[in-house]
Amino acid sequence: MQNDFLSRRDEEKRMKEEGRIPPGQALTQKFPVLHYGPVPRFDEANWKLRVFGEVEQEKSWTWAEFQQLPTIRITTDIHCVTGWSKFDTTWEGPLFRDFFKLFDVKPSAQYVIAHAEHGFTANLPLDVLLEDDVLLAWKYNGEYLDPEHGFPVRLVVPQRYFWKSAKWLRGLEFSSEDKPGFWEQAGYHNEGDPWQEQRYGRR
Ligand SMILES: Nc1nc2c(c(=O)[nH]1)N[C@H]1C(S)=C(S)[C@@H](COP(=O)(O)O)O[C@H]1N2
Ligand SMILES: [Mo]
Repeated sequence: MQNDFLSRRDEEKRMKEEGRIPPGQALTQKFPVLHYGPVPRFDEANWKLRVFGEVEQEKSWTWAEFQQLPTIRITTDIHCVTGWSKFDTTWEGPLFRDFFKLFDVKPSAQYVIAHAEHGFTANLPLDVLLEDDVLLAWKYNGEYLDPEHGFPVRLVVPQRYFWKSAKWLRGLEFSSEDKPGFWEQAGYHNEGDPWQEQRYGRR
């Protein structure tokens, strides 16, 4: 009879062989909580999600309005730069690609800066957000997000290290120039592709 430790090691090895775990990452079954600063309190009366910058017209959604948007559910793997990966996480919310149809961006918009509570930011090329697996998620495993995991809304960008998946999202700024975000300014890689192991340093 195999003990749990050994079967987990076998599982990890199998997954690596399948090419599902990026270089330098180890699997976790837990759901670690990782962020800088305190967990913000959700103040529904004053909450808005704003779209601004290189858009034809600024727009914002209240929580009630935002919850009317059509949603999808995706199951995907996530990878944190500190070395943990988690397989088969299930998220639900509007697909960014659909949300993007609700306003017009100027042709100059090439980057998006996600703005979260307490001034946290993360920058991404618009192209990356337009992939078919990027969500403005409000549910995890069928339940509303826990406050520490980003309630009411967080970005989920599975194809980048998870620091780009800003929790407590409050705004999306469209920009003609790239603007390194919170961790990017602190020395994390600007692109953060786990498959290329872009952890630290700009390029
Ligand atoms: N607003 C905000 N979002 C954030 C962070 C943060 O510090 N502030 N940390 C990021 C990092 S480094 C990771 S790994 C994930 C962790 O998400 P989780 O706590 O739901 O696992 O959130 C990301 N989103
Ligand atoms: Mo992270």
